[in-house]
Amino acid sequence: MLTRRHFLQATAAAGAALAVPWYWNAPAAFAAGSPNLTKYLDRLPIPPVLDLRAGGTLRLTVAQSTTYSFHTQLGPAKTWGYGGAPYLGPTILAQRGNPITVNWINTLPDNHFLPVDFTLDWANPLKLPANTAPGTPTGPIPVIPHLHGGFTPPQFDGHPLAWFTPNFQYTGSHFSPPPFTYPNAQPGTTLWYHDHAMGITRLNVYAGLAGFYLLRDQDDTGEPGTGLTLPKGDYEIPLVIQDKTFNADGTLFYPHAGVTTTHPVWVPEFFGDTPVVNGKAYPYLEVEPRRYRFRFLNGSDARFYHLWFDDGAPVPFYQIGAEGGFLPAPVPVTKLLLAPAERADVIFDFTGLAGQTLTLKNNAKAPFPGGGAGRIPNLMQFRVTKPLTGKDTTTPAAQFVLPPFTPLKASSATTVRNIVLVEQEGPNGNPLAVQLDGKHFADPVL
Ligand SMILES: [Cu+2]
Repeated sequence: MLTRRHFLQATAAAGAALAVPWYWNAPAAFAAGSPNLTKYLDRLPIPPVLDLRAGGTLRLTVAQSTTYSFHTQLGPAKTWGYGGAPYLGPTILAQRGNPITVNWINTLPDNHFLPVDFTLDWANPLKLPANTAPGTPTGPIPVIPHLHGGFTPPQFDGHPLAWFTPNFQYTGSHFSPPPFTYPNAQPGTTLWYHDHAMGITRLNVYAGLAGFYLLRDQDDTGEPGTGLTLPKGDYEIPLVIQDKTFNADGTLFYPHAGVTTTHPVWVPEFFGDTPVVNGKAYPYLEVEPRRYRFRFLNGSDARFYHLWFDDGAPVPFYQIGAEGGFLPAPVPVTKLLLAPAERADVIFDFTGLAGQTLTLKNNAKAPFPGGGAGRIPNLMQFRVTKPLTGKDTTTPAAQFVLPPFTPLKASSATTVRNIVLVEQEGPNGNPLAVQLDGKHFADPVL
């Protein structure tokens, strides 16, 4: 149900000329209407770390909470989390070469609290018809965790049709029972895990089903005196950025109608009006005047971020890694572009900035790159208020000698395929479908 505070704007960029690409004209679902929040009231939460660097087995439940608040001025919301967290999940710390096994347990109550679009090809355990109205009770909720960026065997990889409801009462066509083993046979990097259930991934991640998975290796050891000397412990901080829209009472809003003229129910892309970092809206972090390592993750459904640390002007920093591990060399940057699900490994130096306050800012348009939906210009604050506890012995980012980068060798391939990825749009520029070589989801690969 739409409350009076909510409205959905079908926006179009003004002044778009004929020569500009189609996406300048694409209407977007911008869900506005969140309560006005005082910025930088809440401390940035840091997810707890589960250290499995030695390998081992983990049990992670997926559960609903009704007590979590996204901001001091917001009431409690229904949210989902992993491993006892009300929202998001613990950071899993793993070591290259040491496999870990996770037993995923679905303990969600019946009925999705966000509006499921029954016209989509979704998990639909009760096989409710496609003309079922959004918001109709769904019955048991399917989940399937996926380790994003992991080199994972197919039966453990979180295929959208490998979903399962509590006690495996209903399961998808590609179901293979947990526990799932993650080999960790790849370079150290920033991975993340999130739900991936068919047709409701956007809702399940929006509800909170996401967490960091940091993979160490011989260069990125996290231990003093070994490998690269990177900031660690309190100075290595994961930051997952998401956009939400809140109802007046603090609960999560997700649109289900009126977004496009293409279809009465479809919401091709969602853009919220309020930034949430590690589960809090407009948080702040107190830091020491020293180097920090930030693991950025864009955990939003559709929004890109073009980020910078601002103290009146963008402050330069270094990017040292991305999805697949370290970059070949540290790259001095002032801004960072992050698409949904993308990660960036960053060193920011607060040395000499004692007493200052910096804001994490964003100027990406939505839909990226030229859309006219609502922007989110300010995300969070860094306050350099903590005294320096001991000398900063980490290597300045500019001096890092990062491990050699091994490019993929085309010469070692036996078959080379050209694959065309196409986003089809409706008459108004709404994205309707994404196809590889014109194939639908269930078509055979070849
Ligand atoms: Cu993913």
